[in-house]
Amino acid sequence: MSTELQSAATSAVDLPQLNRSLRPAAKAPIRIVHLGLGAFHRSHQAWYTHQAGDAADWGIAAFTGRRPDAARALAEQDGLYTVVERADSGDSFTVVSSIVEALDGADMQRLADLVAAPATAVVTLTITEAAYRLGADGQLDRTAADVVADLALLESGSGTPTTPLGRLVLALAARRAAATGPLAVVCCDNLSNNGTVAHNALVGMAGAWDQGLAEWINATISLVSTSVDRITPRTTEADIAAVEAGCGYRDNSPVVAEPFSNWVLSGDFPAGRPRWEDAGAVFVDDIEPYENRKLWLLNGAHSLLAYAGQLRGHSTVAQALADPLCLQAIEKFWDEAEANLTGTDLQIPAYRAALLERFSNARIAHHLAQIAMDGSTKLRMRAVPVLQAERAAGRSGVAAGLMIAAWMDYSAAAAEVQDPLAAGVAAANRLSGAERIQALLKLVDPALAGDSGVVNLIEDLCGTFGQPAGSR
Ligand code: CS2
Repeated sequence: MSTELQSAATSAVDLPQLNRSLRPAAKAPIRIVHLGLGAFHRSHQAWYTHQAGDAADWGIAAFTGRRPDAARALAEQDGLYTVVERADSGDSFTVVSSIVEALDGADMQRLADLVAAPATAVVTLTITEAAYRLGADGQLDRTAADVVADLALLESGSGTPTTPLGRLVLALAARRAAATGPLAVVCCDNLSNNGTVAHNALVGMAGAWDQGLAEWINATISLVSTSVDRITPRTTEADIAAVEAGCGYRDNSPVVAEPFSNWVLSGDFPAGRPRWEDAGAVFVDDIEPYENRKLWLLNGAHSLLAYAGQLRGHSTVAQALADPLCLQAIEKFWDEAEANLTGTDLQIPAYRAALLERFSNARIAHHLAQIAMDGSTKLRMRAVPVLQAERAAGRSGVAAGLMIAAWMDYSAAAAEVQDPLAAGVAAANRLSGAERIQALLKLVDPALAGDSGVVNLIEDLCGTFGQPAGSR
C-alpha cells in the first residue's frame, strides 16, 4: 500500500471514500474492452494489467453482464478498488487502477464505439461458461431462447441484445464498418479450448445474422485461448470492513482473492497487448495440457466438493475438504484425471499438493453454492472428458462418474438449481430410476446417455453422499 493511502487512515467514524483523489497516476488510455465485470475479472486480468510494466499505456473499459450494479459502484470510485490477498497468515492490500471506465453492459453504443476505436487492441471475456450457449455438439445452440431473441433483434436492426455474445457480435460489426482492423478476443472462462469455443460461438451467432460478418470475424479476429486461475469468492460486508480496518478508507467494491494466481495464454495479439508476463502470465504454443490440468484437477475437484459437500451438509470448500468422504472422492478423481493428463513438466504431484493447501485456506469462505451453479455446462469440461478417457482405456471411470452422480443427487435435493438447462433438469428429476439418470445425462452429454454401462454405473453411485431428508 502506498504511503499516500496509509496516511489516509483515520478514525472509523469518518473514513474517506476510495475515489479519484487516491488514483496513483494519470488514467491510462483505453486499449482493452472487457465483457463480464465481476470479482474474477478484477482479481485476475485487471490485476495482471495493473502489474504490467507498461500499465500506463493500457486502460480497461469494463462492461457488466446482466445488471449494472457492479459498474455503478465502481464508477463512483473512478474505477479504483482494493484487491485483498488473503493468505492463511493475513491480508495484504493493493489499490488496482487499470479499470479506467466501468460501464453498464446494456450501454451498447459505448461498447460499439470502444470496440471500433483504432486504439482498442484486446477484448477480454469473463461471461461464464454457460453464456457461450454451447450445445452438446460444441457449437452454438441456436435454439436457446435468448439466442433466438438476440438474432431476431440483430435482424431487425434495433434494440440492445441481452446476451454478451449478441452484444459482442454487434460491436464487432461496428469495428468492421469502421475498418479499424484486427484485434484479439481473449476468452477467460473455464472451458476447454476456450478460444475455439468463443470463436465458434461468435461466428455461429454472426453467421446466423450476416454471413459477411462471420467471414470477417473468421479472417480478422484472433481468438486467444487461456487458462485462468485465482480463487475469488463473492465480496461480503465483512470484506468491506476488513479494508476499512486495514487501509483507513471506505471501498464499496473490494475484491478478496487467494494469494495464488496463474494465467496461461496461447494465440496472437495482432494489435499488441500489455506485458502481462511482468505479472507472471505465461505464453505457450500448446495450451491443452495446462487447460486440462486446471479444469480437471482444480475445477473438477471444486464441482465434486460443491455437490458432495452440500449433500453432506457443508457450505464452503474448506469445510467440505475436511470431510474424509469428500477428500477421498477428490483424491480418487485426481488419480483418474492424472492417468489421462499428458504433457511434459505438468508437475502433477506438486500441483495436487498445492491444491489441497489452497482449498484448505479457511480464511477464504468459498461457498459451494456459488460453484454448484451451471452444473450441466461445467460437468462437460470437468467430469465428462475424464470419464470418457477412463472408459476408452478399459477402466470404469467410477470417480468421474461419482461427480456426475453427486450433481444428479444435488439437483434433486436443492431448493433451486441455477443452470441454463434448469427446466430440463427439473423435468428429468420427475422421472425415476434409469430413466431419470438417462434424461439428466442427456443434458450433459447425449453420447453418454446412450451408453447403458455408464447409466448403470451412475445409477449405482447415486446416493453415495446421502440426501437431505424429504428431498425427493
Ligand atoms: C469454480 C471456479 O465456481 C467455479 O466453478 O470452480 O470459479 C474456480 O474458483 C476458479 O476457476 C479458480 O481459478
